[in-house]
Amino acid sequence: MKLKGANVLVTGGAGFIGSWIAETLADKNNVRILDALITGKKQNIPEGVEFIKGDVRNAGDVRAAVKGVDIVFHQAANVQIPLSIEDPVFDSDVNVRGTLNVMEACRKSGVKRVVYASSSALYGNPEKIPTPETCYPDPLSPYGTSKMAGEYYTKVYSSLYGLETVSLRYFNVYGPRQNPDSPYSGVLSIFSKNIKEKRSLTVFGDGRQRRDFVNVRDVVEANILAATADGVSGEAFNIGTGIAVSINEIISMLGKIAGKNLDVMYSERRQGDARKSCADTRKAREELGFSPKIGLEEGLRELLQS
Ligand code: UD2
Repeated sequence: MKLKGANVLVTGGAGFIGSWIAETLADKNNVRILDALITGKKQNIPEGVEFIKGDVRNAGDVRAAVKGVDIVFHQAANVQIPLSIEDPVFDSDVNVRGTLNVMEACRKSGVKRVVYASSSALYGNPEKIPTPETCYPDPLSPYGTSKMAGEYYTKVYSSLYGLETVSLRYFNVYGPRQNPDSPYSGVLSIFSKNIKEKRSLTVFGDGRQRRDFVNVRDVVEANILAATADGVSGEAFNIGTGIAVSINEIISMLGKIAGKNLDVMYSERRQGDARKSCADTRKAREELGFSPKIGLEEGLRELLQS
């Protein structure tokens, strides 16, 4: 399958990762976005892209959006783990039922392939680190559970109905346009905003928890590979770098780049927070040809300048 002249739908295309996918593909493909604009923003929608305001929780909205589409990048989701703990029903409505609505609409309208935004959160605190895809899923939050359910639905749609599906288990994605405005937003979006506004940083826990931070441009590349690779339907791939960095280490890197000591406060550890998360990247490298290109220091520098 080629990604040129294709009719593409990006659900959640006004959000962080979705808007990067839409922008990158808009050059050579016909791109449509479906977004409810709950956390997504109108200004993220790239020029020349068709926009449908609609919600994945509404089957009718999804059916209208998939008409005539060849490939779907399903990025619409609740991504906030603490919010999923506060409101697991909302999280499930968007992430499970929303995904099911997308899969049903795709099955019935002749979509060729769906690339699904899964998450490393389904591993919880895994036995093996770096974690291979074969590790037993054991989520710590409703979010990890809903992402796992969504992923398993995509797998079953591949085996039962022959709809091609590929799941990408994102590790901690960061980069420009990640929305910093909620206390539950991605840590790097919050830290870079606070540094620019000369405010202190808050660390939840001792700061020794580790994350595998992967740049959004590399995640776009992974999506394109997942949309075009042969022989991968029904499979799930870790999308990370294979390097885990602690929150304390991130703060010293940011301090170095900003050229000053940062004001840091420590607060209580978050519920449902994994201790260490790091991708085993072999399967994605071998089967998709994925290899992340943007180093963390380069990515952090860009974040502070954006
Ligand atoms: C991120 C994604 C989640 C999922 C997961 C996969 C977001 C918002 N969350 O969850 O959707 O894909 O990765 O692994 O994109 N922290 C602080 N101070 C802050 C904010 C966070 O110390 O101001 C800590 C937090 O407690 C955690 C770490 O930083 O230990 C990362 O937090 P996060 O919310 O960026 O991401 P995570 O791993 O919970």
